[in-house]
Amino acid sequence: MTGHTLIILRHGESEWNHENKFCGWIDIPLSERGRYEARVAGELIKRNGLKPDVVYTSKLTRSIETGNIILQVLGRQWCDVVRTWRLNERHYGAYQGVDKTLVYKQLGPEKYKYVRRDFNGLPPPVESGKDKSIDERYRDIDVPVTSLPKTESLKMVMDRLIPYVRSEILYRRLIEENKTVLIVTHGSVVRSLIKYFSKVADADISNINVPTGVPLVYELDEHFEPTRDYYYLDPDLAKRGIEKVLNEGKSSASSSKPSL
Ligand code: DG2
Repeated sequence: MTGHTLIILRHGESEWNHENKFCGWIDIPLSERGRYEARVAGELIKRNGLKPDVVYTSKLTRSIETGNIILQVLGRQWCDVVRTWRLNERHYGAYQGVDKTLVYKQLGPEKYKYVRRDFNGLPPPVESGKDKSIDERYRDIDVPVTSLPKTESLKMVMDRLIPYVRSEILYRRLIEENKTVLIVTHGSVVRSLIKYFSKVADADISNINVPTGVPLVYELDEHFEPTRDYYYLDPDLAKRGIEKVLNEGKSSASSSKPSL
């Protein structure tokens, strides 16, 4: 493999993914299935001979747990780990904690898809002072806590994410330090990274869904251009996971365990 390697994944299934509720910035742990998915993700990374040198996670437990399990499977718990709010999931505003099926019924299929997947789709904001998802973990970050979002579109996620990814991960880790980087993050952040690296048009990003716990790989040149399009380490598993995410809200089904 030539150039720089970036491994990206959405955390394993969380308890609220399992219960069909919007999570956003609410700190919900992995479900049992999610821990299993994280182990499978670690095995896939190992089996493909990939060796991350440094790991980035969000400030949320589901991404932190997934990263820890992967490092354990890889026998690389000594790796440097950075946790940043900039890799947090899209803030889902007043929908955080609400059942997706209820929102689907309330909005109807088109508006539901717009709010959930359009580049500019924006959930109603959480009321000022009532955001239970903001706590002491954000005390010493690089922006005032009062400026943290109360809701976000995908565009807003990209505005707070991409400058950080360029300077901290691409220039510093990939170019200056020549490291292999693993990013363990969330559905909307993975969609943002795919939009950025693969130059997906605003109108097309709504068709991209991201499965839980399946690593994808970008091989980049020195200008951060992909030398080929991204690929999932297990395309069949990814396909099944994408299908499941696509249907969330329309039904509350949970499928069987992934197999290696
Ligand atoms: C999900 C994404 O994010 O939900 O916030 O509920 O990756 O942290 O599980 P994640 C959430 P959808 O946008 O797919 O509905």
